[in-house]
Amino acid sequence: MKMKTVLLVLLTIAGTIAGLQFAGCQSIGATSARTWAAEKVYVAPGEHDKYYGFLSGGQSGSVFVVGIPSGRLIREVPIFEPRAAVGYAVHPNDPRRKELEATGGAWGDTHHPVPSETNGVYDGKYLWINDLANGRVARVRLDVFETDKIVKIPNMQGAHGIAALSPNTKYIFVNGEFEQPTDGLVTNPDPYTSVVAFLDPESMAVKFQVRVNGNIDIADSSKDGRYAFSTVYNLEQGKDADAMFQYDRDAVVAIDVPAAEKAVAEGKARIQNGVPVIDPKEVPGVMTLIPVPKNPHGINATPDGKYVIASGKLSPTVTIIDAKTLKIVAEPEVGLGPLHTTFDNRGNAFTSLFLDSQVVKWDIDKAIAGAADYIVDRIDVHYNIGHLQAVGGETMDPKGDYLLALNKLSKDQYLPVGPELPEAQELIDISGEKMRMLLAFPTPPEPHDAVFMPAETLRGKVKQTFDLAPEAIAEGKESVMRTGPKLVKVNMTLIRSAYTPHQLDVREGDEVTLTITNVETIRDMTHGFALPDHSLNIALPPGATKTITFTAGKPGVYWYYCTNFCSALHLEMRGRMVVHPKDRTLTLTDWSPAQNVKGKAIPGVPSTGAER
Ligand SMILES: [Cu+2]
Repeated sequence: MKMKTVLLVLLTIAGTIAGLQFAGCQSIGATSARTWAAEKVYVAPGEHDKYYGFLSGGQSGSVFVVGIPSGRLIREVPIFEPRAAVGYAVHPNDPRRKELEATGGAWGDTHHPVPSETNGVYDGKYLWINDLANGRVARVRLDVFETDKIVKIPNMQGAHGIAALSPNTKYIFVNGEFEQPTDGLVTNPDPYTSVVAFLDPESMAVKFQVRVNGNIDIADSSKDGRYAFSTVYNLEQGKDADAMFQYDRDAVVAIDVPAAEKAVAEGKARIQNGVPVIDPKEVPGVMTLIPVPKNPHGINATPDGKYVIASGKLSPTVTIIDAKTLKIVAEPEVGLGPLHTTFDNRGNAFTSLFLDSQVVKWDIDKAIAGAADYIVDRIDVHYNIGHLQAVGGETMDPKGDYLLALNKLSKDQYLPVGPELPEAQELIDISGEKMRMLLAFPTPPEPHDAVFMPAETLRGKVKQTFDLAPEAIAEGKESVMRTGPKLVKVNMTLIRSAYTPHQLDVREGDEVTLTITNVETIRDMTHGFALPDHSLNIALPPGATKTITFTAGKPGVYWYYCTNFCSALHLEMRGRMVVHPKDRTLTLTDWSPAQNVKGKAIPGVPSTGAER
């Protein structure tokens, strides 16, 4: 046996003995507990995590992608935030940025990532997320991890809870949390209302809305696609916090989706801002109100589709509702400040307790049967947990291995970085009877929610390079053309480590339309195009094309340069934009005479074509 093999065998034996000791011994030594936990989350350099974790970025307007179980940050996908490095360009004329501005502003507040489902499990095609602040929903394509669509939801303020209608994502539905005058007019004396909006997952068109009294909070679907469930607080319809928790019971609303579709088909909805809006008071059977205590928050369907569970928030209980009959079957106490519930594959629920700073594990069947021992375990988290999510807990295929606690406060957990601290995410092992803390990792403020997707689901789906767009510039087809008295069209390519063309001659005030393609065919070979003093920064992953129109500034020499380190000649990857005085007649330059395309002579313009 070679020395390496002997070592491996010895290590395996030692590991087995340590494992047996750990499993068999109730009072585990601190060292072996740490070693065991470290072993559970250690992913060696070069190895891959088992799961992708998608954590909403909160006020950053993005999604954080982390590996689970390591907690390593793999990617941040900017969604409601025009960051050049990933998908957007820093310039007011970037089409993607314009879409962002047009739908509500270049910032957002993301809360709930929602993957597309087929047959009740994540299929790895899309991820949707809400922007609470500006009433929007965005879609991320998971083959490229970039935002591809953003829509503003009419008749809605505060797009909060969002879910896919199981099992095959017939709709994405999103809840309006901030109640509004029904017709949008402040002179309307009627109580304010909100809407649940149903979007087509492909076109993202809002197909219909259902009107609800009160503030519509978190959403989940029944597993059979029949009901869209939402928690609703403030049935009091109060306008300040004190007035909002007077009632002992608020509600879960169950929207019967086929009944709502029928109502729209029969013309029973009113068109408001282009969208059919159903008022359940006028169309009985569309919505069922289920009274639950008290200012409820989370709503979560069990993986087997039998129940939905509403968390009481201001009541120490959760309410278990039969997902077919909509009857309440039990209301067990779980602890203080229950917010959200997730599930393993052995009939257990895990509920986050904001006030107790705990996760409580409880047996669903025992709780329904009224057994005294339905609480299985509790574990402290640090601190004030909001959402929690077990791997697959929102699907019909929960894995029962890891659970992430998304804590609102980290207090003493990390090196202080000023008055505001990072958020603390804690990974908990849920594979045994007792929960065990494995790992904590900080993130920027602030993830609200997370979902986990097996790496297998995305393997083979994630692209190596972008598909070339119809407007992509091919190598050899680069050009600079004057297309009008003040108009210049530049077709540019990038490849290690040069810009073609490497020189642009323009005049002050020219409108330059730059179409730029990264013609690399190798994954990860991203190049940038940053142009000093023109507020222009583009990052182009391999295969990507971007078109931006900008105005040439004051006369001078401006070096455009690559912002992504790409080769030993990265620093030399530069080009020169020479901005000439307005009245200057331009002559040929020397960037690549063979590839020059002559522009048409334009009468009255001091220069005729060939300005490269
Ligand atoms: Cu480069």
